[in-house]
Amino acid sequence: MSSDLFQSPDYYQLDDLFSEEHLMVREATREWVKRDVSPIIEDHAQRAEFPTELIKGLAEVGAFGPYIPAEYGGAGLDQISYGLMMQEIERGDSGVRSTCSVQSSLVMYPIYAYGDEAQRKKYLPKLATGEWMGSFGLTEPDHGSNPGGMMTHFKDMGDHYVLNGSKMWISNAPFADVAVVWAKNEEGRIHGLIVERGMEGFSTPETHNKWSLRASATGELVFDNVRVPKENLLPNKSGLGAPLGCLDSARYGIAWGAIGAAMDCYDTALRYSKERVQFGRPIGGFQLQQKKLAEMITEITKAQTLTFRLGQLKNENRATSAQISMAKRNNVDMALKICRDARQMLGGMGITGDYPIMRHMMNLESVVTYEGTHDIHLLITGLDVTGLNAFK
Ligand code: TGC
Ligand code: FAD
Repeated sequence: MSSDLFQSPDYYQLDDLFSEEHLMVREATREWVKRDVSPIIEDHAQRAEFPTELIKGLAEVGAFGPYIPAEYGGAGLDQISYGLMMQEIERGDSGVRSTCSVQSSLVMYPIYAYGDEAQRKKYLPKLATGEWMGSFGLTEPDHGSNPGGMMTHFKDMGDHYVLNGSKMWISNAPFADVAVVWAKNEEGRIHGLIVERGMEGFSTPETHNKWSLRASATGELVFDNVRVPKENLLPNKSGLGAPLGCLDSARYGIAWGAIGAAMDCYDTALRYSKERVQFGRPIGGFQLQQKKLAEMITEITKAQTLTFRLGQLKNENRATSAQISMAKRNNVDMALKICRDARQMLGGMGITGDYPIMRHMMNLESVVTYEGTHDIHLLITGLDVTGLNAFK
């Protein structure tokens, strides 16, 4: 892999709006990505292997629980710092950012927000250091966009619960030590349970043959009469709103992350367009290539502005779920389109692993589907502005 020459675009001088802490967090994460992620990621993606050697570094930059309070091992940062971290990590690879999103927003967050003090103390510090890795089980084979229909269920046996069912498409599942699993009780109410690797009847088969997120491990969670201690139920929130509340936080991080992937493709295409000569001049001098670059930087700048404002609202606890949906949907779509144009600008070289574009593009085909598909987020916006539900 050639060396990482990434230069971040900032067309509207948005750096002026960030605090010193934001810029420090961004620089530290960016440097770590250049040093530790860029040199190895293409090879891992080609081999379809999650880079476990990155776990320690991710923990050290604070990417596991950036906004979880320091007393539980988190970095205690604000939502904009969290977003900038996700941007920089996804600039490296969406699969690595996925691992952070799951660990922080889908495992640490529910334990912090819905768990009791004993659960927080037991799990959060080890998840923050990466000693334990987590997964989040919501999606089932027959219930993806409609998680409220889930079939996974648990029964109260007096001194413990018995859990049955299965989840699929679960990031980190094949290697995670703990899983936050959403299941219905005998009354049909959804609760979160912490399931630990090694519990009898719990298995995590890996999903192979993905063309997307190849550097992220995906698998199933299978529960065959798993005996779950009662103290592993998250006591402080139940109902579908509990897992959806976690998704708000992860979707917010993805909105920032997608900007990172888009910036990497733009930066790569811009550099290439100045170096690649055809018909006696750099291709960047041709109007058709300039149109692509001009539209890319325009879209990146719009996404940066939208997302910064969302970060401010999130810091003030004023961001709505629908606002987060809009940013996730817009930014991932924007990034995918930029990847496709950037890929074309590199001609044949664009399909090789010598450049990051094709990997980003393939990764984003998952990102546009997980955490709510492109169309589901459109319907969330539609519902928000009309008050009329078009889901069912
Ligand atoms: P609905 O009746 O609208 O709502 C049920 C309850 O949930 C509340 N709620 C939310 N709460 C917090 N945050 C949100 N975003 C919320 N959206 C809804 C709602 O107020 C209600 O509360 P209550 O107290 O009245 O009961 O539910 P619905 O069944 O009609 O579904 C709505 C819909 C379709 C929007 C929702 O189900 C949805 O978002 N579907 C998409 C599913 C999804 O995003 N799955 C993601 C799985 S995890 C994943 O993909 C991880 S990828 C990880 C990685 O690698 O990064
Ligand atoms: P479906 O829900 O079957 O949707 C199929 C199509 O129908 C989509 O285009 C959708 O937009 C459309 N559609 C559905 N309902 C409607 C409607 N009402 N109106 C109009 N169109 C509709 N899940 C987890 O729980 N944890 C994870 O860690 C996780 N990681 C993932 C990692 C990867 C790589 C992938 C690909 C997925 C992951 N997921 C995870 C699952 C992901 O959240 C689901 O794939 C996603 O929510 C969509 O569900 P589905 O695949 O079942 O598609």
